Amino acid sequence: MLKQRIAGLLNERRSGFSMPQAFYVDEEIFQADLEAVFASDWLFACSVAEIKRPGDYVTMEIGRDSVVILRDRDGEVKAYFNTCRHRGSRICLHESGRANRLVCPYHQWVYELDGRLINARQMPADFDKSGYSLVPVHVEVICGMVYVSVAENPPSFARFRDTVTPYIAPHQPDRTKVAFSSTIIEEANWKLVIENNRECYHCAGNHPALLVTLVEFALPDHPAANATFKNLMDTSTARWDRLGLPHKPADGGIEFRCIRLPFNEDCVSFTRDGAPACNKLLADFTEPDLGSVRMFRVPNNWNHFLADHIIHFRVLPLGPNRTAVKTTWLVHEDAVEGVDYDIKRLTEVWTETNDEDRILAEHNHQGIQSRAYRPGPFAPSEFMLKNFAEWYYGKMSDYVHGPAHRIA
Ligand code: 3BY
Ligand code: FES
Ligand code: FE
Repeated sequence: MLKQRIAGLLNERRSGFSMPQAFYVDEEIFQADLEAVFASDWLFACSVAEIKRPGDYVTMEIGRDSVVILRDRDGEVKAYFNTCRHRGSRICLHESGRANRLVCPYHQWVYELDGRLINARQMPADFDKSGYSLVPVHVEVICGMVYVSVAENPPSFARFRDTVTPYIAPHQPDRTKVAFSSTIIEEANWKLVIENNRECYHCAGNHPALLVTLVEFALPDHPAANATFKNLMDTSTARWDRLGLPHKPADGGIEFRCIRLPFNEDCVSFTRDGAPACNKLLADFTEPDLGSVRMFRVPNNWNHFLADHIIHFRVLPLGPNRTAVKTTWLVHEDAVEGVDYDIKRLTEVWTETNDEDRILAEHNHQGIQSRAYRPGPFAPSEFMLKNFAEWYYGKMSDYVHGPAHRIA
């Protein structure tokens, strides 16, 4: 029944328009999103800087599934379902922490960091622990970014990895530490949070602090771009070419985007005045103005890689009208707080921007709930929303008809 309903909604869709109402507000569709999108693809989980030492872990809720991502004793990043093999209790109860071994709080079954059950008190002597390891979750680490997939057979990640690595690797994310992180809850559907991030049509009217430094144009040859932007682009790309830093828009199809774009003139970082946020630059950079590599990947992540810091954004759906957005700011691992950087200065622009975007997404969600809502047309600068919608409809179509239908 639900699949039939979704098929009907997919037939109703209009290319170049926002989605039919139910995709944004409906409880059943939300459940379908969890299966069709969040249980079938790769999701951004965390930075390796959050789990530096063996036993460091973070947990992440993916619909009904909780996943624990940790660093094992060999220094490898591993992920498991956070569900005990005894009677199924959650094991790690915190968003992050450090554990020598994972001990279930219910009856204290003990798991090694490699997932093996190593102690099950009071169980009979002939109980075979080897059949009760934690259920593994697929993990990929790309330039310090940990992605996980709860799918049985996740899609290939090779093209994404190969394409974005040359842009991001020069920033050496492996040599960073977490300066700050925050999670906000937005009373809006996750797709509205993503759509909001995919366009800067809303920036001029809503992001005064961000627009001190951020250029509104998403492409070097943006149709609305003025002479100042073109000049800025020319001088910046000449400098990046000299430094051997890739900048041209990568071909990520409808799944991901990667590009290096300049900041506004005389600005080098996301601060109030555009001056650096951290005096100790990443990697061995000596040039504070490297613009920013903007990279996003569907369905739940966008990022900025600057000369002086990195910002990761992680989106997780909590309900049809509730979404968690976690922001993590990374600086050079040797940068000293209070000396090289100040947390407020480093984080204030994006903290304000996130809150402005939260309000926009919430009002958007409220407006869409009305009987007056009809899908509306995208502006040319909203081309990434068209890509997102296409990608989402593809996922829903796979869910309804099975992935084989695409091959025909
Ligand atoms: O920079 C970002 O993360 C995106 C690009 C445009 C809107 N948003 C601020
Ligand atoms: Fe984990 Fe019993 S449910 S030890
Ligand atoms: Fe915004």
